[in-house]
Amino acid sequence: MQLLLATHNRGKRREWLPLLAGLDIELLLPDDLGLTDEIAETGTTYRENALIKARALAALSGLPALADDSGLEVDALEGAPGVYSARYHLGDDAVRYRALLKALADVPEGARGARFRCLAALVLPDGREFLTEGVCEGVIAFEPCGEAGFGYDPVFYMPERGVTMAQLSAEEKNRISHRARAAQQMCEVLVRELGVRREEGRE
Ligand code: ITT
Repeated sequence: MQLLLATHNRGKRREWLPLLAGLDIELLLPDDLGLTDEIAETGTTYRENALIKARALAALSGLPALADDSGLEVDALEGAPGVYSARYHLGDDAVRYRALLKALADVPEGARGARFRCLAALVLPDGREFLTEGVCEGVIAFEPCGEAGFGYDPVFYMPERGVTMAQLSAEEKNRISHRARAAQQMCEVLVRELGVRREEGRE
């Protein structure tokens, strides 16, 4: 079976490819099909935006399409930037996480709780739709640390591990992240609902 991974975000792609690697599917990227246009994310929830992206790419390609809408929810900002995380500030990832650190400059250690959330949407050409969700809890650090990952990873500190998300290897992040949790459930959906086989020797 072919499956289109409906994202233009390179960080997400790098993570999704190994997360789906245990399944007997041929993964395609929008670029492989010449589908380079960004889809306007006009929803106000992760769920809506994940479905908007997956529906659009399923319609354009005629293939099952899997999209991910995700973001960082900061308690001291009443859940912002949340669904608007990619658009929190104009510029690159570093500009955005520095803007976040600035906004939280006066927020004390005990009040810096945050979580990453990922909504994954699978849309099939016959119209069936499946959604899964994953969450990963942490706190916002005072300084960025680490080079791995993408987005807000350098400022997302996990107290029980004593490191930021950007200090984890790709394999470690893919064991505990919000995306990994949504992906595990999505693999179950693909096996159960679509009869996709797990490849031998893999989970
Ligand atoms: P696509 O819509 O093409 O998938 P996007 O970057 O626009 O790419 P989203 O609208 O879902 O995707 O925005 C997600 C943003 O949330 C992303 O740009 C990061 O800033 C942040 N984010 C999501 N997952 C993250 C992660 O694992 N680590 C760090 N930041 C993350």
